[in-house]
Amino acid sequence: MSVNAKVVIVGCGISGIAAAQRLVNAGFQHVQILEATARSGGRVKTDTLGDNIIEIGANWIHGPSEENPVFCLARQYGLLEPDALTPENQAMDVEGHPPWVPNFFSSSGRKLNAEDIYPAQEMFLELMSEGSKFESQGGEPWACVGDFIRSEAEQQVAEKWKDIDAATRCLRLCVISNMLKVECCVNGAHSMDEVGLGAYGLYKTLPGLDCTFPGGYEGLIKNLMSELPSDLVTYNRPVRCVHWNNTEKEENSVMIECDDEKKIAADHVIVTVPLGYLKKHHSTLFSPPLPLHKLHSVERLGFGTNNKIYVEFDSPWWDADCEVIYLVWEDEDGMLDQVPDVQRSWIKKLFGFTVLKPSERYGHVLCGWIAGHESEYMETLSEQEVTHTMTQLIRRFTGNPTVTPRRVLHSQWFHDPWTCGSYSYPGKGCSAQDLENMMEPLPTKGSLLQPLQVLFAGEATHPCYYSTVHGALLTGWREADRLISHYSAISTSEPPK
Ligand code: 6YU
Repeated sequence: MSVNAKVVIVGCGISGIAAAQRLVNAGFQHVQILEATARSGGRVKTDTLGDNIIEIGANWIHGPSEENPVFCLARQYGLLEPDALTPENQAMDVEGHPPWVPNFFSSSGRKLNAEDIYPAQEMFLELMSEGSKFESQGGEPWACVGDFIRSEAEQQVAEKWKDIDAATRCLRLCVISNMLKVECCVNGAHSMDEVGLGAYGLYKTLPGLDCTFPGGYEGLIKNLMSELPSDLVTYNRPVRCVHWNNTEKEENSVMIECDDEKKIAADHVIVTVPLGYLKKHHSTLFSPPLPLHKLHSVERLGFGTNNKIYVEFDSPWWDADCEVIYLVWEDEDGMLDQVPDVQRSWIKKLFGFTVLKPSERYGHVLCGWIAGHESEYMETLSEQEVTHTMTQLIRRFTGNPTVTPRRVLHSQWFHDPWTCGSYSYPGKGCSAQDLENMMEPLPTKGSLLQPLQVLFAGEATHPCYYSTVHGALLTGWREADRLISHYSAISTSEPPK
């Protein structure tokens, strides 16, 4: 098939790249990507800390197994380590909770005994699993995941832990606060009070134990880009407005207006901008504006911030087999995931660290995780301020007043003008219909106007793999396939010449 229709893709993240790859391979002759920044990859972004490769954005392949297209491509390009390729690794089904070896430290500088913590962790994970069932049942008892966890945990604590001494019970409640902060990072939400309980179970996991890219996630982007024509992407070309429903009888139905005043006519545009950007700019990005039902879904879906703070040390203060470090504040027995005074105590939102492995490759590097408004505030501080606060925090939790980071580096996703946060989650009152609305092309069904003028891809448009790289990639393929089917239907219905 050779198709002459002109397709413009807005955004050169994984979804835009995937859409372009599929269209070009299907014979579309006029595909162009307009990218606001000077690089491809969007939220897949690799950097260095000293000599170490680190990920500023996406970290893992979630569920690396046959059904995951990111895993299949990474394997094809030879980007993974042998461990990740084994059938055993692919078969591990951990439902999004990798069985990492933990270390727990408390705010009084004690290393906590993991056995004392497990009952709290176990209860929390069971409740999270319960919480994800309302998607199929309906009639959820609470609007948000946070309220559900708190009310159920209060009941269980009163019943199951009634004979336990007050200090242990209090510590376990503090652990639950810590686990809520972990979930804020996983979901990319300010608080679990903002994550809708009814739609929480929409997210689906794939089998496979999460793995990383030893040479960096951007290797995937580079390999995909190398298969596309080199002039396909125009960088530093932000799109200001997509004019659709062109009533002036011009040849093309869409006109894309760029920040530099350049105007590009097209038959179809695939918009892949992040939901955070869409929330902020939808009123100027589309003319005419988005239909109301689509707009309401843009507003209802959540898009928060999850940032990383990398910290390098000369020597480790954690166990040799430790994979994750949890910092438990002993004054947080309220099962809350928000700090009362963001400016003074933003650092309390950091749940802890994942350990970069193996140490032979990375040395002693930790990745700290912090979500929410506290994380957004952190972005406004200088590198020195963040380093100072981080140093104080680690000295306090280890009880070692001399431990000093060698280097610190953090991400800034909220203030990235083309992302405006990290990734999406189902907000309160959300349902599967919101994700359906997100992916619905314009004009909507039933219209007599030229169909498929504006199509929507990007992680926030996937019905169950939102917030992931594989989800985003699949949406790019989905929208390309929509156009491919459209043109195959036209070519088969045309009478032979
Ligand atoms: C994953 C992971 N991961 C950590 C952090 C982040 C993300 N994700 P893009 O934004 O890439 O592209 C859009 C482009 O558009 C971009 O280049 C812009 O510059 C451009 N643009 C914008 N406006 C424009 C304009 N006007 N004109 C022109 N161009 C414009 N995913 O699989 N594994 O470990 C993580 C993580 C800190 C920030 C992640 C992870 C998310 C992915 O990075 C993300 O989905 C995709 O890269 C998005 O691609 P895209 O093409 O859609 O947009 C149980 C349960 C709960 C549910 N959630 C659990 C899932 C866990 C998710 N975890 C993520 C965790 C981490 C750590």
